[in-house]
Amino acid sequence: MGPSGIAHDEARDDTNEPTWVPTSGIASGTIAGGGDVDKFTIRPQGTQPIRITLTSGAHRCGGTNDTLLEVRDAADAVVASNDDVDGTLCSAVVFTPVSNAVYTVHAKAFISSASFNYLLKLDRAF
Ligand SMILES: [Ca+2]
Ligand SMILES: [Ca+2]
Repeated sequence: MGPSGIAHDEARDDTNEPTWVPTSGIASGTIAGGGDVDKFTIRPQGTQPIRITLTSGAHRCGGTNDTLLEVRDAADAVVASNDDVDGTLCSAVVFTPVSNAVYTVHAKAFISSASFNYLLKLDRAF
């Protein structure tokens, strides 16, 4: 429950307290429909490009398991975004961070009413 008083199905839905994830790793969660957006905060070390992928279902997405991915900077400006990648409905971006900057990764559904489980994966992209 955030200060806004809006109930969240999981901690990372709270925009005031996004979930911290390591620069490399996998996180999972649920897009619960109703415009649910799950936010993950990352603070990359160095300026190596980072690849972020968002998958669902059998990791190729499909049907209403249609992911959308955004990376936003500290000013909430979108620095990278993707809907569909590699002929799937899944999403992936590669972006080059500014050293020690904080970014928020937004995981959401292309169809706002859709509900599905997902995997969010972060890797170095070199
Ligand atoms: Ca959620
Ligand atoms: Ca998509």
